[in-house]
This record gives sequence, C-alpha cells and structure tokens, in this order.
Amino acid sequence: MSVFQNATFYTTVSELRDLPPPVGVEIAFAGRSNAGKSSAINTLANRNRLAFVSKTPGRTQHLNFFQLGNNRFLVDLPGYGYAKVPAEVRQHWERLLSTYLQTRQSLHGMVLIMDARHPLTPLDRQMLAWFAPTKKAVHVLLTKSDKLTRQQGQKVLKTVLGFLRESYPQCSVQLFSSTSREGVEEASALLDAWFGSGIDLDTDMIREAGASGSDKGTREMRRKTPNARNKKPPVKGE
Ligand SMILES: Nc1nc2c(ncn2[C@@H]2O[C@H](COP(=O)(O)OP(=O)(O)OP(=O)(O)O)[C@@H](O)[C@H]2O)c(=O)[nH]1
Ligand SMILES: [Mg+2]
Repeated sequence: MSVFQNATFYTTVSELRDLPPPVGVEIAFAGRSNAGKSSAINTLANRNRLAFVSKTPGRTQHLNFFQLGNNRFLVDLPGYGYAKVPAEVRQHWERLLSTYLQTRQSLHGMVLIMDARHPLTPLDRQMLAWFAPTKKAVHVLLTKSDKLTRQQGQKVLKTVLGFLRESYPQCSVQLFSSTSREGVEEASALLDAWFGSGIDLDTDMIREAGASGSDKGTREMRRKTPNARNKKPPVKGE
C-alpha cells in the first residue's frame, strides 16, 4: 500500500523552537506562492482538504507537517514571491525557512513546485541554487499541466529538463496536475522511493520523467552528505 494513504495533519510550526524532534523522514514542498503546493499534497495524499488551498496567494504561512505513519512527513512550506508581506514577517519567515531547509537532519529532499505556465522564475532558480549545496534530492513538479495542451506541456518539460541537466543534474522533473491527475502515480512512486531510501540513507531511487512523461528513465543516484550552510532562501515579497 502507498505510504500516502492515511495521511493526517500533525502540527503547524511558526517558531523554530516548535519544530518536532527530527526523527523519521521529511519531504518538503516548496515553490512560489499560489503555484499549487498545498494542492499537490492533497492530491498525493488523496485527501480533499488536508492542506489548506486558496485562490489567494500567501495562504500557507507556517510550516505544516502531515504525517503518513511510521514517522514519515510531508511538510507544506510558505510560498515565496508574494509581495504583500510586511518586512518583519518576511524576516521571521526567512529565518524559519532557511534554518529548516539548511539544518534539518530529518529532511530527505525537496519537491519544488512550479506553475508549468511560468517555470524557472528567478526565485525558483534562486531556490535551486540555494538548496543545491545541501546535496539533498530535488524533484520539480511542473503543476497545473491541465492548463497546457499536450504539446505545450512536452515543450515546457523539455526546456526545464534541459536546464536541470545542465545546471543541477541531481534534480528530476515531471508534469503534474491536481486537476487532471496527470503525473500523480509517477510522483507518488518517486516519493515512496525517497521515503524508503530516507531510511536506508545510502541510495536514492530517482525517477526522471522522460520527454514522453512515461515511467521510463528510472535511474539510481548516490546521495552525498549534506554540508551546506549558506545564504538565505528566496523570500516572500522579493
Ligand atoms: N487548474 C489547476 N489549478 C490548480 C492546480 N493546483 C492548484 N491549483 C489552484 O491554484 C490555486 C493555488 O493552489 P494552492 O495549492 O493553494 O497553492 P500554494 O502553492 O499552496 O499557495 P500558497 O500556500 O499561497 O503558497 C488554487 O486556486 C488551486 O485550486 C492544478 O493542478 N490545476
Ligand atoms: Mg499553500
């Protein structure tokens, strides 16, 4: 049975001191505000209202932990790029997010959500550059693919795949839609593998969607020890 069955809300965190003990394996969902992070979590967990979804950008403002059993967690992060945030809130959020992403021992990898219609924005690129030194796994979901024709979707996938191969060969990418459910099986299989390999930290199974968007192209990658402690993540309002 998939690890995504029986997902439940676990805790919400707005202060570093409130983070749960770093036991188990966590996968964080990051991306621009309104890109579809909370929707992707709901879709993968097969639950309508687990994570809070809204048309209004900037709705997820804390780190929300969802438990999948056996100390496996999906973590919904606040979105970046949302302008209407007071400076002090932004600074608080920036510290919370940067400390979490850079130092969290139990964080196995990041799912980076990009709207397939507007992929690789400057803030997305910043996030990739900023997270890369951790050497942790990154999988890009090009979401809202239902808004594109098949041809447009394949073109975007190819462009992003080309960029990642060139600059971040350890990252993988696929099309995804919470509405049409395109790519749900593929993403579930990848995260299943991450959770499995998070327990055996030696090997990651990374599924890279080929241009066909099929299950072909599965390959293994070795994960190196996280060592990064640098700069800040992209922030809200930038
Ligand atoms: N058509 C379509 N709409 C989507 C999809 N995923 C999300 N949406 C819509 O996009 C809007 C934002 O979705 P959320 O999941 O709340 O986005 P978020 O990234 O969590 O946003 P913040 O919490 O504000 O950072 C909502 O109106 C969703 O219904 C998708 O795959 N297809
Ligand atoms: Mg959200």
